[in-house]
Amino acid sequence: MDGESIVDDFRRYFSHTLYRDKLNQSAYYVYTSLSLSLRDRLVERWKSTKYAYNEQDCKRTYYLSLEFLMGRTLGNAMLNLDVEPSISGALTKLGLVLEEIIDQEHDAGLGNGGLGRLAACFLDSCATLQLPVKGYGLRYEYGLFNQKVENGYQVEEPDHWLRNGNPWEIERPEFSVRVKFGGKTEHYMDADGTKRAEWKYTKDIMAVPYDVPVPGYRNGTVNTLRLWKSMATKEFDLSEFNAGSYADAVAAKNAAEHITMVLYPNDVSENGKELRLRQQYFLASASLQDVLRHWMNKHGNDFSGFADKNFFQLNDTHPTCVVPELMRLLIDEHGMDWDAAWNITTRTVAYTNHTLMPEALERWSVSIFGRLLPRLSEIIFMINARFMAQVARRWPGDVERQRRMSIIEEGNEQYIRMAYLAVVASVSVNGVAELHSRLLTQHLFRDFYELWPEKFNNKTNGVTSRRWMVSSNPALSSLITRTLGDGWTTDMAKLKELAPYVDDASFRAEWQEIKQANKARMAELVHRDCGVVFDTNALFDVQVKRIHEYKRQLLNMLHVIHLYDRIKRGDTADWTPRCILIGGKAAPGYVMAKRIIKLVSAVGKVINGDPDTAGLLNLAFLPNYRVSAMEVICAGTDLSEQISTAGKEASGTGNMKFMMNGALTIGTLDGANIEIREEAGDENFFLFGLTTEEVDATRGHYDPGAIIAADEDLRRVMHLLESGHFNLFEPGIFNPIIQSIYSSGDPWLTAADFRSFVNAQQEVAKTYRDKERWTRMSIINTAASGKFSSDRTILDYNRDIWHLPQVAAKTM
Ligand code: 26V
Repeated sequence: MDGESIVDDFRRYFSHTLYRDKLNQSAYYVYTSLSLSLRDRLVERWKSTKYAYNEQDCKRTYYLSLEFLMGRTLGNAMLNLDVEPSISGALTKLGLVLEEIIDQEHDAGLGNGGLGRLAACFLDSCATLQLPVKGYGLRYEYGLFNQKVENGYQVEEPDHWLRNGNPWEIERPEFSVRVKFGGKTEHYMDADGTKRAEWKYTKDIMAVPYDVPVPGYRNGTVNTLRLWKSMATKEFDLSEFNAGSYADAVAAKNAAEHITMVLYPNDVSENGKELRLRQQYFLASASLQDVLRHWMNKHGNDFSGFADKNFFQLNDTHPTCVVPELMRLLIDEHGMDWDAAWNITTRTVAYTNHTLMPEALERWSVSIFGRLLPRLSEIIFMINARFMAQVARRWPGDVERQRRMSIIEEGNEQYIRMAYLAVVASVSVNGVAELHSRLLTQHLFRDFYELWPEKFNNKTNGVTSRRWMVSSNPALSSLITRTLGDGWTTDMAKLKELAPYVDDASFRAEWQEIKQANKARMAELVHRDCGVVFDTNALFDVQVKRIHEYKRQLLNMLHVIHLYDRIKRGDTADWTPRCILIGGKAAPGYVMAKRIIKLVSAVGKVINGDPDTAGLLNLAFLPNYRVSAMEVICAGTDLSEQISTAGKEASGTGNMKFMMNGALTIGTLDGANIEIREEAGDENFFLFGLTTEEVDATRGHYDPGAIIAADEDLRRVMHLLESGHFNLFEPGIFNPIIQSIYSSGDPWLTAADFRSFVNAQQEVAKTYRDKERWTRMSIINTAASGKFSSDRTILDYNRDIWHLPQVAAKTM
């Protein structure tokens, strides 16, 4: 494990395994070689972890997710193995700079945003807590698109992240499984006179697993993330190729391999697409077959103890095919009767909901579903028939309630409501922040909550301190470690002990100095990627997240335009210089979100180009926001913008990353903001906006026209927008945005929150001018952020839902 021997291996990989030399010193191969030599060190621990789990025959949880937004791996592996300083030293002797090597790695962008990154943080925490948890996902050939900005508009480019190979994955063809599609069901009587079903005439596709190591923090544990790749079957090759046209056969084979080609962006227009359903079933079936194979190796066809030793956590409804597929495998393939199979299913499945937004609630048309997965469709109808009988027993004669609660939505076309299927089968249903979990029981799942109150619970999200503090903010982390010792990285509650240091002037000075250095690093990124110069003495005001109307990047822009207007009219007494950064991807089909990106770019161009704003105000749009960008941004941010319409953001997790790095939050009472404010104290949080209740009460009599007319600042902002000041050469392009603000049907109530937002921003500006006060508040935010560690979240999942033992890896 010493730096010298790792670097010895690195040289052998570079010159022999990869056949590179001094004439061919491509930096990418330097990265690959170093990664391979680290992977070797992980492999030993990986095996001993597996042996320990097997020997103890412990219960395991499988975290099923269509998304794992892992980001980069090399830096994290070095951190967790505790080898970074020695490797860095040994590389320097070879004239190599570690940071440059780390920068070669392409982000693994196999997720859209919060939901996918949460899965990655959870895996990190499970390994660190030595919990036997395995992730199951898909090995997309293309991750979330790369975002370019051309003339202010988003342009998507494919993210072919595997182009140069991936040193972190290990192909395991020996564990491939077969997944069925299409065909039809035949029912028959078996020799014992039992009715049985057989799913026949299917088109099968192979699922080939690729394993990625998930190291715990300096504890010898390495867990597994298993990602499935789709491949044509062998007989598919033979029959199709012998049938005639060679080229058609190759094309057909290609189609079979399309399933795991690309990650779906979370785009309403992509909802309901058949290929997405293929992905979902492919993940569910391959993962279940893998788990059942492992079980049968030890227990044969005896499933009596299965539910005590296996658990499936569904990351949103995306993997809900697990429910009918587990039933099918147990009944059709393993000869179990319905009740025994249902007993196992309902004891081993739990569902996490991540959104209340109606357009994200998954429904599959029965006709598509039945054609692609006929046997599963039958099973879902049987589950529903039994469930409807249960509802009828509980509420006799209440037909309306049966209609409301049915897993099958009736109408011109029938749809399967995946969230209801997940709730009916799950032993636990949770939301991701207190408010969100409460809203679930009051609205979306109200009827189900009445029927099964004991199923519903909250698990407030968290993020891993290893990636989001230690690795992304080494200077701050080392100050904290010098102050408190190093226990805080695995027990973030300890950060509370920082609180008394707010009164220590030299501690505050160090805290400030570190923030300044981190701001310089962030300013470099902004300069490189946006071409805008950020002055590190200004307030760094940041909103980075997916672009969505409910997240209200538009409200942020109204404030920016208001500041610009104040400068233009000379109202700059006691001015706090600000640099505003907005970043995030819009779903490719989300026209309004793309227009908002154009607005940010256009306003930024005017502001940054106006000599009057010099030293007072800057605005930049950061292209291609991703995990590795956030690693720089979260450490350099002063003010975190969490400004969604109350009741719309399930939790948020960026808000937590900013808080632990000492940013202050300006935010609404939404998602986890509420808990952030509770922990930090009201006086250390900039609150504004309507509450969820007020938002609901406003519907029906919202009059933005009156609000605008009554508010001179907002009137002036609207006038600037309407005059075409920011789009002189593209007249009219912002009209739909302007109309949305004026619309009494605006679901996001942008105008309603303008005044209180501007007032809160004034308070921010005033506070920032008092450097010592701001620094105290910053320290308190970090000190209060312990709750938002994903270690705490995972311990909650384990205590209430999974009940896994902690198992130390065997030392070899
Ligand atoms: C929906 C769709 C629909 C079309 C096909 C692709 C696709 C992919 C994902 C989604 C749902 C996304 C839901 C989501 O990301 N929710 C976020 O979850 C975070 C983690 O719990 C939470 O912090 C955010 O507030 C929540 O918006």
